[in-house]
Amino acid sequence: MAEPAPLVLVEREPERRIATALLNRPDRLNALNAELMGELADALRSFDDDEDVRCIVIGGSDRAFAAGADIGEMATASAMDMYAAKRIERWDAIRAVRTPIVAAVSGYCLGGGCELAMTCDLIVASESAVFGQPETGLGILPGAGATQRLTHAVGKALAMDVILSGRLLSAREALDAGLVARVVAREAWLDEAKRVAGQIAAKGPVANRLAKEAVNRAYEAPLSLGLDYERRVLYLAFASEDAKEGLSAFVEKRPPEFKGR
Ligand code: DAK
Repeated sequence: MAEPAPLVLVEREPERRIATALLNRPDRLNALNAELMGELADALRSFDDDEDVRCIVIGGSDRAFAAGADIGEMATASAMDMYAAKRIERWDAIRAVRTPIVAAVSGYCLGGGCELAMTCDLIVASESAVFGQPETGLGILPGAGATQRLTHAVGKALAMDVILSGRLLSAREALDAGLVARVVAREAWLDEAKRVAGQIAAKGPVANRLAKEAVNRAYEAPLSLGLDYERRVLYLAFASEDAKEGLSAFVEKRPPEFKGR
């Protein structure tokens, strides 16, 4: 019997030092069921452990990044099923990835799909992308970060509108509101996201990981603690071989060769 198709398609590009995970459940608009989330978490862990992967891209298809968590699966789940450690672990595994992650978003990016995109470090969106948190229409509410991350990204007024009324945001609106980093031509979403990932991957990998940590700290700490944290991770970056290489390479007028140490 033929093997079932993987729910996440994985690709590594050693020349650009990037790796891509594409959600692959097209008949369900990439709805995030337990199996897909498990495969995604495994793929991300393996990329994160690979020294040669310096930036990760997560994408979907032209039609949908992901239309949310799997509603059929949730319809039969008890509160305790939803609370199950494994379900939460898969989301936490994504949050724990230290390598920078670019979300490549085309089409529907709704509910848990939008939360997945927001868990990534930056979003590159096709002109066709549509963002929303329709959970309250199902009698539930966001459970993987939207009440916090969307509010930080776009402010209270718009976050309340999106979460309470089900308002959908176009790619341009999401860009203007600060949810999205770049909007690109409809057909170029994946190529452009990979190009941005390649640019990130060319920088000092230790510095990038520490910078990701420090920017994320801005969500959690008051300014004074955040500034202090930033200074401390900068000292740590200074202790890396990469910093010596990057600084010397500039002085010696040659491209740096980062080793990730
Ligand atoms: N789940 C399951 N199936 C889905 C789906 C979803 N979220 N979204 C779409 N599909 C399925 C449709 O049922 C349809 O299946 P068939 O009828 O062909 O069998 C197929 O995908 C194609 O969809 P449509 O025929 O509906 O396509 P349209 O172009 O007409 O409409 C649409 C596209 C995106 C507007 C529509 O499909 C839609 O409204 N989808 C549901 C969007 C939604 O409400 N999403 C939020 C789900 S709630 C948690 C973490 C996260 C969450 C919860 C807990 N924990 C850590 C505990 C997250 C919750 C959510 O995301």
